[in-house]
Amino acid sequence: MKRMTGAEATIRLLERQGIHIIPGIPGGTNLPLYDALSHSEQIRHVLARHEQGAGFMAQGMARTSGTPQVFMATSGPGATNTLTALADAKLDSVPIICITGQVPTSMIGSDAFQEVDIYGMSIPATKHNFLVRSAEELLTVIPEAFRIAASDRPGPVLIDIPKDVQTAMLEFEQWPEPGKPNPLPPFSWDDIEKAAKMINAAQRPFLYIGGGVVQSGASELARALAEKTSIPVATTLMGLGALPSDHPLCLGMLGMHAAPCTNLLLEESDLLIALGVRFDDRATGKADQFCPGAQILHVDIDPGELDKIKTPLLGITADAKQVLESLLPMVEKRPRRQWSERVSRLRHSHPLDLPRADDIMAPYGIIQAVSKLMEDDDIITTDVGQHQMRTAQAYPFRRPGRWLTSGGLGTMGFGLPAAIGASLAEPERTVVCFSGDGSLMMNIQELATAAEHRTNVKIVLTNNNALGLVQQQQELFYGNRLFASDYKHSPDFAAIARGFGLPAVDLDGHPDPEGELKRIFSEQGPCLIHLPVNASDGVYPMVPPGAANREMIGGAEHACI
Ligand SMILES: Cc1ncc(C[n+]2csc(CCOP(=O)(O)OP(=O)(O)O)c2C)c(N)n1
Repeated sequence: MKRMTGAEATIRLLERQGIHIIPGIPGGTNLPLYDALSHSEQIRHVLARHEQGAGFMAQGMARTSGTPQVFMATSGPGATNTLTALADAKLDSVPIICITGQVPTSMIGSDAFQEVDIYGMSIPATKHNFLVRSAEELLTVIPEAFRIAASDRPGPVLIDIPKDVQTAMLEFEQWPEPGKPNPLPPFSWDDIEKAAKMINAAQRPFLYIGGGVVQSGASELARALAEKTSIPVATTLMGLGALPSDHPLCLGMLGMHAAPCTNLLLEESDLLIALGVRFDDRATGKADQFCPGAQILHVDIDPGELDKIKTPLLGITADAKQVLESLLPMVEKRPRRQWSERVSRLRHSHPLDLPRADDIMAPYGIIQAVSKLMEDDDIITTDVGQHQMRTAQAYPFRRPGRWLTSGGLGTMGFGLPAAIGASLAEPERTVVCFSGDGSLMMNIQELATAAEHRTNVKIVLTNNNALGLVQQQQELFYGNRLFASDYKHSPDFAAIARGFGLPAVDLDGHPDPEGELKRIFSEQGPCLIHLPVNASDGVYPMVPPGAANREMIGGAEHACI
């Protein structure tokens, strides 16, 4: 017979799930859990400076490892602070488990100190959530949370544990089995045959691949399919890295900030093979004008995604890797000469223009300079804004699962804590976080965590003293009326970083910026690299929100070619 408190059982169950690191912040209602955690020999706790930071650290670990990761918060404000990280994980399908303390069961509903209904609040922000009513329930709820977070389309789960449940004694005979993902859903051979026929018959097919391909480990197979059938590939923001960006069939990102040739060629396609994507508006532009002449073959693990935005001729609910494994032998090896020639002609005539890409002091140049100091397996995170879109456009991604960005929710403040999480998960790798001055300020307190744990995170801050992407929209779509999008006061970021205990360099006016960058990347540990950039430098092309992709501004002047 085993006898322990609910808190002790929770920590043992997390150990049995293979958890090694938990970021979080303690408070009154989760102190029993923290006390139990202090006795764990397996789990290291990382004390974040904000619960949102802890959530993004867990995301950094989960996005790099592909396995569910845990973070903790106390009730009330601690719990509400987790919501943005949970909502972010839901939109990007990231398996994280948030464990919150709750006021004792007998006080729930009494407006007790630091009581909020986080169960209710988190329903729309999570894949599933639990309010645990007894210590016994923990034995089923914890493995169940791991199963749900990792199964099918992964996502966040919240477990709210009242304080009396944590302190209650629990007796049981046997540990439950750790929660594992469900078996993958079956799919029909008929559908695979139909899909192969569609691909074999297509003259101008296009592969449109997203985060689902990266998550299912199908990147190699997607590449093999593209190579065998000579089909060009466009990726979503989340799918970057599925194919090396210098692969001859890789046309980079599609949609709002894509290369003009990518959006224009998609318009000409007669078959869109959509793998692990959700037809997000940033990718499709105006949905009813997206790929107007194309039949659609859509494969996704989430049946809710099929026919949500575009009606496919054939929709298959399945894991992308399994489908590709079955499909690959059935598609014909074809050179598709005419289509390939058309693709290379447009690539030539409508390439992506990256102004001053070889100038280290310019926004695109710094990204390319940094990329030369990174290995293929090193990790890149971003915040949200122009710097994020520039990184998506200019960074030469070579491997899947190394690119961590807030795609669906577009959360400023994601980059730094996600980078810390990635570095905690893979301390041997260099992690670079491309950030903007607006975004960095949103979780800047985590610089203290980066310094404390000496994570090998290099923060590349392109500082335009403005909310650059907002300003760009005001310039383009609001008659250049810039309002509430520039800062009247510029903090000294290098001094702030030093104050938090990080070394910092300012490339502005540096006699040898290349040499300095090289030195920073050759040394272990965190560092802030500050580069002032011009607020009026936009990110182009840009499809106006709500417009069709062919209406991109910048680079599409020859759309009739
Ligand atoms: C939490 C949050 N608040 C507001 C926004 C809206 N928003 C999108 S981009 C952006 C500006 C980002 O500025 P900065 O981080 O300095 O990056 P830059 O565009 O200048 O490179 C804002 C305010 C957001 N995405 N996230």
